[in-house]
Amino acid sequence: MQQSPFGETRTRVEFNHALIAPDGHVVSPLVCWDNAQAVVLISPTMGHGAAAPRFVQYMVDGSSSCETHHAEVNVERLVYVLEGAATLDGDSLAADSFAWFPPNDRYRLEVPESTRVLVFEKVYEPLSGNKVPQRMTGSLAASPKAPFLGDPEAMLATLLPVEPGFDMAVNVFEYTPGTTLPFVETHVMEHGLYMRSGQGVYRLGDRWYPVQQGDSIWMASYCPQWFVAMGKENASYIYYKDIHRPLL
Ligand code: UGY
Ligand code: MN
Repeated sequence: MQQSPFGETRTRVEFNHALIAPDGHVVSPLVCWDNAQAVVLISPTMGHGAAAPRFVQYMVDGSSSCETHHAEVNVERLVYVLEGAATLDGDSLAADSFAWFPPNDRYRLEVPESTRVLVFEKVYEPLSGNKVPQRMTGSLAASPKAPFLGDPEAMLATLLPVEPGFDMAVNVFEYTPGTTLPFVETHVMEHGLYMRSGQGVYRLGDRWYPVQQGDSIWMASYCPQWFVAMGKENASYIYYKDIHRPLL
């Protein structure tokens, strides 16, 4: 990683959003993981009062003995393989595939050397009249995809079923260069985002940030947000949002 000799970085942490560029990543040990090289990208400690994140987003670089068997109590987990291949109870989880684990599930997930996974976690909120869904695995290739608000240049893949048992959504957006989010969104859901490829400019609140592959973004509820893809290759990001739960 090339570092600025003048202490510069694109990283910003504001009250209702954050951009975390890879030049600032610091590895830390993680509970519920053995031998993980983990970087916690977004967590409740990042925010201020009501604008604190209500979820966690982290990245793990594997090693020969890196594994996890469960999340913390009552916490659901989505693991997405960014590079390499993980193993779940002996079965391969290839690049661009994922597993969603309901709260209090038990398994053996191994993340070997040269494998990088992205993880979203939150405390699962049961909804009366709805069962907690079963563990599911899937892949980006096999997930439903649709043009976003009718624009085929902005394709949206939905990894998890959109049904009330799920209180999180994880989607993958892919934009051709020059394509934008069609308007400045301002909404109750919060987001955690990881740039999978390409580059562009993200508007967060009243600032515009150049972003590229490897960057992470937190957007609090009601943080105005907009994106334009730039450069010569498609820009793609995976992102989390909270859905389907009572507001009061
Ligand atoms: O699902 C969303 O709210 C999405 N359109 N937001 C975003 O990409 N910043
Ligand atoms: Mn949004």
